[in-house]
Amino acid sequence: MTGPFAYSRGNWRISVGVTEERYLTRQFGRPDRPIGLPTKAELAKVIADPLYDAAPWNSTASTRGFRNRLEGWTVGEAQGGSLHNRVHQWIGGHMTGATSPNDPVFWLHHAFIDLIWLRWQRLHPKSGYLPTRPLNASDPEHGRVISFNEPMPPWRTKPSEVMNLQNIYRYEEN
Ligand SMILES: [Cu+2]
Repeated sequence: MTGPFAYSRGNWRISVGVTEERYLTRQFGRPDRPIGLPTKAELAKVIADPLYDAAPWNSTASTRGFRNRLEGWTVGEAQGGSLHNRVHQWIGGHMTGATSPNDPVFWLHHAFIDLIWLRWQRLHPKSGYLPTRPLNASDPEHGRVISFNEPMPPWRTKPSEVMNLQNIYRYEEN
């Protein structure tokens, strides 16, 4: 209702959404079921995990590894979800669903998630992306979990081709 993205200012009309609303919605802190943003200490703990991911490679089933601690659905539920999910929940409104890229803060959030990935890579140079090999055809995650050298649908890019973010863009850290 206020601020630079307020509908009344006419600068931020939502044209792709799942409802008829044409205005950006947010609900900071989720007042009906209050949650907090991730803390520095929680972030440090997640980055310290040297394991990238673990079988069964499923964000709703695997309970170990950096990927799940950062973005999965099995850890940190008591606090409102994994670090990545909790930021979406804390902002609320559009940020909680598939239309979250409508909110400018989505792009700040995900640029920071990429920075966390870079920091994790630097901290654990001997660790790497997992799984390294394609899953067996009989694996329930076959076709859904992409291994190191498989293209990521609907694109042709493979995880192995984007390991070094510094080839694409760089962060200025001080
Ligand atoms: Cu996200």
